[in-house]
Amino acid sequence: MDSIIIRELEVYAGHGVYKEETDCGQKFLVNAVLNTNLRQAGLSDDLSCSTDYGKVCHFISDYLRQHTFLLIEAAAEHLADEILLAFPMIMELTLEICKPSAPVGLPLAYAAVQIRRGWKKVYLGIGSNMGDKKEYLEEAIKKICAHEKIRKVKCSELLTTAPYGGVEQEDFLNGAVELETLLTPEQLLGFLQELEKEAGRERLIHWGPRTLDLDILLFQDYVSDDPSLTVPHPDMENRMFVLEPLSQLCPYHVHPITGKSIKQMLKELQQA
Ligand code: A4P
Ligand code: MG
Repeated sequence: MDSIIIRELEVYAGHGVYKEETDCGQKFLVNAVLNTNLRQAGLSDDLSCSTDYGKVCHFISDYLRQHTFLLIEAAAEHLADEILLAFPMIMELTLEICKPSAPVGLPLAYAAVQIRRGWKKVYLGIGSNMGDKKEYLEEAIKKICAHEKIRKVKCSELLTTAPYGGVEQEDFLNGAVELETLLTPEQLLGFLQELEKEAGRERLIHWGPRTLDLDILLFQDYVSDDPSLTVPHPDMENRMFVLEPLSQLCPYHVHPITGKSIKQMLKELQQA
């Protein structure tokens, strides 16, 4: 991807573990690589098609002067999210905060942290088979849209599906949701579990009836086999109620382990 580069932006601010650092302040140098598509701005010669690096520089300077952190790790973490929220065309950034006068008692050019953060594309499976199923799903989608670190939410059609997994229960209403988020996979799972709780979800029977079930199906190309968060969802290729709505949103999205597209997985399941 193309990038806009900011090198050695000087900011006088008060971050540090020692009292003198927060009281007196010191010079910081900021480097940033902002990943964004520059083609349109290049072709049109129009600044509104790009991200104004002058505005980004002032944003960084203002933010670092108006906030105080003990650690440059924390300054970088918070600043990265704020830049990504304020400048929506930036998909990902590498941010480096350097401290040339770090009080280490030895001569050094600087001590620095460097982090890479960005918007991640995520697909969720959503389902309900108790009470007003449509209302539970629509309410959850509304709350997902309202989260400040989630954007570009798209929902598939909601489909009535027969229960899968051998537990005798009511039909489900299922759908899939596409979104972009700055949350980590664990933070997103925590947020989805809060929404399930708010919908009165009780975990009584495994695979049993539920007011609201929100599963992370795919999280960009992230892979995890941790039982508390397994991504991609381990059983997705066997579930018509997952693949059908998902194929409406991203038929050519490729599973990061098997290399199969959603469309191919759906076709194979239909033929099984
Ligand atoms: N967990 C691990 N990975 C994930 C992930 N990728 N997304 C953990 C979400 N959660 C994940 O889930 C149990 C634990 O899974 C969580 O604590 C989380 O840390 P749960 O929602 O408490 O329990 P569950 O839903 O009963 O189990 P499970 O295995 O998540 O069931 P599924 O996969 O959600 O399937 N038939 C139709 N037609 N439509 C359905 O929607 N759903 C199920 C439940 C069964 N049959 C269905 C449907
Ligand atoms: Mg679940």
